[in-house]
Amino acid sequence: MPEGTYLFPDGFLWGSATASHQVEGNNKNNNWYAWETQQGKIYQDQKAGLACDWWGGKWKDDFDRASATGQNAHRLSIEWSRIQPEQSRWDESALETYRSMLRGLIDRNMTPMVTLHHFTDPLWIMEKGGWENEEIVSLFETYIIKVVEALKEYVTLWVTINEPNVYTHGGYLGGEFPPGKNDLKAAFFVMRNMLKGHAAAYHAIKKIQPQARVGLAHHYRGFEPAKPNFAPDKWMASFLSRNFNDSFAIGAANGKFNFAMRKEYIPQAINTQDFIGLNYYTREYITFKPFATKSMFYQGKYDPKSPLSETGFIALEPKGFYQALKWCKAFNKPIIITENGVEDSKNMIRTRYLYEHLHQMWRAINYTWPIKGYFHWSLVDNFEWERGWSQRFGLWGLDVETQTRLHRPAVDAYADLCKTNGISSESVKKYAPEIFDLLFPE
Ligand code: IFM
Repeated sequence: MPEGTYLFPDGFLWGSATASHQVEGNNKNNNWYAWETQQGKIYQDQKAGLACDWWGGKWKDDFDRASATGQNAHRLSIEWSRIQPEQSRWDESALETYRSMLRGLIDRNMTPMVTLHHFTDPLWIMEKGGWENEEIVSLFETYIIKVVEALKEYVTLWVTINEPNVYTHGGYLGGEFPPGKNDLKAAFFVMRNMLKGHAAAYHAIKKIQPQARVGLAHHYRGFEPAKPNFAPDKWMASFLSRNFNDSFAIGAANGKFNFAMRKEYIPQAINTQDFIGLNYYTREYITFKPFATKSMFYQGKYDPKSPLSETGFIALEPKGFYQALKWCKAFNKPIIITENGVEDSKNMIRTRYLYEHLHQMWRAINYTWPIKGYFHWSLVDNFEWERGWSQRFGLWGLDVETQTRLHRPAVDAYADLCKTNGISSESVKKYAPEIFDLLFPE
């Protein structure tokens, strides 16, 4: 049996990622809280509730666990509705709580990465039309300035907005996110205002902190033609990829925003990413369906040969991760994996998913692609939006009732990866023997 270690570069960031509404608990002043109180919006009408009780202080034990298992970084997000509960009121004590959390990371020798917008908006913002209303751009900028001034002592790595494409598709096309609309025109304006908001945030942060590294967390989903040589499938897959994957990222590169068959030139967005943040989970295969008006003329399916996650939400497609990294590389910027993971309460697939994806990342690094860090989604099970608590992405499990953390097998595999700064044959043999030959062939 071959023995060896696929090593990662020195100084590589190994962490996990979380988001305010999903872990803090008791967020009662944002659009998701309001959404959760409506019947039929969330799986079994579940609620974020206390979530992982970070606002009550449980972040300390979770950070202890992360640090003890070799993680040297953590990505968390700031809840706008806590910092600015009303347009005319700032909550300094909320900022102080975030300062404690960030100090907590620094004290544990962990690099903080801070996301400034992760799906949730204050209720007062939604009353003004949310991201449909261009006024949000300057309101967002004001919030950014307030937060960055308060946290700059601890943070230089910033994500302005998490997954603007998912936010827009969920809220304005699919309807599963608040405000539950299905309106192509509104979707265009939401994305376009998010791009303007991102650009304003980028420039504001760089003004306050010139050494900051600022980017976005892009959700990249692989779209492959179901029949690789059939032109309509190829065209549809590439159309979906251009709209879902490319539009925002290209807008933030050259200012040319092109989404939902509309275009706008946004010059202030040119070159507003110091790194490309990538959230990758899976890829799907697309069939063109000329008569499927309701599903936008296509059907997407997972490869029947790819193992599925517990609820079938994610297919194991590590080569799609490699493709996603290739997509990132084209922007000629450092790359940080801001999210990657799988829902799996029964530990059927997570360890394998982890190794296979990190092996693809290692391959890419060996082609000298500038990948600087990896944040696993997630540190601990947390509230999964419209899917409620039905999906468990944590390295650690969570008993929501008792707040007890559950040590999952992937914790040890990830700890070994972080501490070795590599994928060793020993660890694969120990934690995922079923894929040993795949990763270490003779
Ligand atoms: O939980 C989410 C996260 O908030 C954004 N990216 C995908 C994750 C898994 O669904």
